[in-house]
Amino acid sequence: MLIGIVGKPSSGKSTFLNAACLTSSKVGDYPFTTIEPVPGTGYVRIPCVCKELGVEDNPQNSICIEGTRLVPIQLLDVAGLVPDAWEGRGLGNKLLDDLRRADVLIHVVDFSGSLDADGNNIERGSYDPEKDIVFLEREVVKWLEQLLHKDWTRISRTSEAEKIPIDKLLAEKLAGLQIKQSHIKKALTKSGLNIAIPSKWSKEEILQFLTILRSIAKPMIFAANKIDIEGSEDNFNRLKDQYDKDLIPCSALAEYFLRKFAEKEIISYTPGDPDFTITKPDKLSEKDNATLEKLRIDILQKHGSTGVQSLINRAVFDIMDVIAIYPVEDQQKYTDHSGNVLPDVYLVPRGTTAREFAGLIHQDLAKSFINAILVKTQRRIGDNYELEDGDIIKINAAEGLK
Ligand SMILES: Nc1nc2c(ncn2[C@@H]2O[C@H](COP(=O)(O)OP(=O)(O)OP(=O)(O)O)[C@@H](O)[C@H]2O)c(=O)[nH]1
Ligand SMILES: [Mg+2]
Repeated sequence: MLIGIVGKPSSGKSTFLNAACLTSSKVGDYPFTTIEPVPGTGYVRIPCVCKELGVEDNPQNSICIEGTRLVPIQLLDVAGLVPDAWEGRGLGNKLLDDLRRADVLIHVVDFSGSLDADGNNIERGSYDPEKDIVFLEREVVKWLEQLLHKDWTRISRTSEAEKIPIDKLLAEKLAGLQIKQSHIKKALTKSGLNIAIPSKWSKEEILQFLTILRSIAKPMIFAANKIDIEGSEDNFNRLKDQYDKDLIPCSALAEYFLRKFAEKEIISYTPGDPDFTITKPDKLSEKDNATLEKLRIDILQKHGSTGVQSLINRAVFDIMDVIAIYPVEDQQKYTDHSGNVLPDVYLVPRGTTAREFAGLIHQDLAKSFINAILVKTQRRIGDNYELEDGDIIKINAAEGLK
């Protein structure tokens, strides 16, 4: 699973990545600081089952801080998008191509209104951030339209002449973009188009279908970034009802500060926490101390967090509808074969069955699957059981085939 970080130049994408992943993607006060996409590993945050079970764990594929599990997730910081990028403006559609692998997008928007549509500095408050939300969606849709355009006549005619469902042909065409046939089917139903005659669809109808497809296959949530700058909150308050839970106040810069101080163990802070404690006050300069205290009051106390962790969690759990599963080998001690307690957490789509889950651990395990135990209740389950969030599972497989 991959989260793409998108937005116009200088909106704060690299700062967001660096805060979330402690990477060192170059940050600059000028457009197109980032050119090549920069990957990073961030974390989703969940309450760990170790608390519920009252055990001390030894995580292997994730981190547990006092009962909070941090599970790795891949992020990708791409170059800034400007209006008409799909036609080659700015860095053009190469960066749209960088988004092919993304399952969900976090759109980092400068909510202080201090940048024009191309990311150039202008007077604070003189640009409406909602314009970015509108133009960036259009860019992604136009990119899809362009990708489809050159093959559309052939695809639509083949579908009609050879009676091959249009969703099947479209899925083949869009396979490299993480767009699945189920996404296409859903979008076609929603758009109400007559699937028997795709060659008769107008340009507007195709665009409308692609707009729906984009919202399903590349869902997007919005970081109301730079919320620490004066004026940002007014913009946020104006737009929050309209975008509801998909718009989250954010200060990527504040999160970056907190992570850096936490890394040096000067403060104690778990990403997403509503507060921090200073553990080594003697290591803090007066200036840094003042910055941290300001941040505590203006951001953490006012908004509950810096927003970075909330955005990642919302993208993964609410938008992608993923659940967390803990596999173990010993159902009494909750350990793996080396004795690590609650070693791993897997993030899997809701609806994943016990056998499918076995296959994610190891292909052979799906083949040799006999049954599984839900460790919390010691209940035996069959291959078709749909796992639930927080399940701890022990898989029983045929000997010799494991
Ligand atoms: N005040 C404030 N400044 C921020 C925040 N996030 C980023 N910035 C600043 O905004 C400027 C641009 O940040 P970048 O992270 O380089 O922006 P970008 O979106 O990656 O830009 P490009 O790579 O050019 O597309 C830098 O000066 C950052 O310090 C924030 O939350 N608050
Ligand atoms: Mg950048």
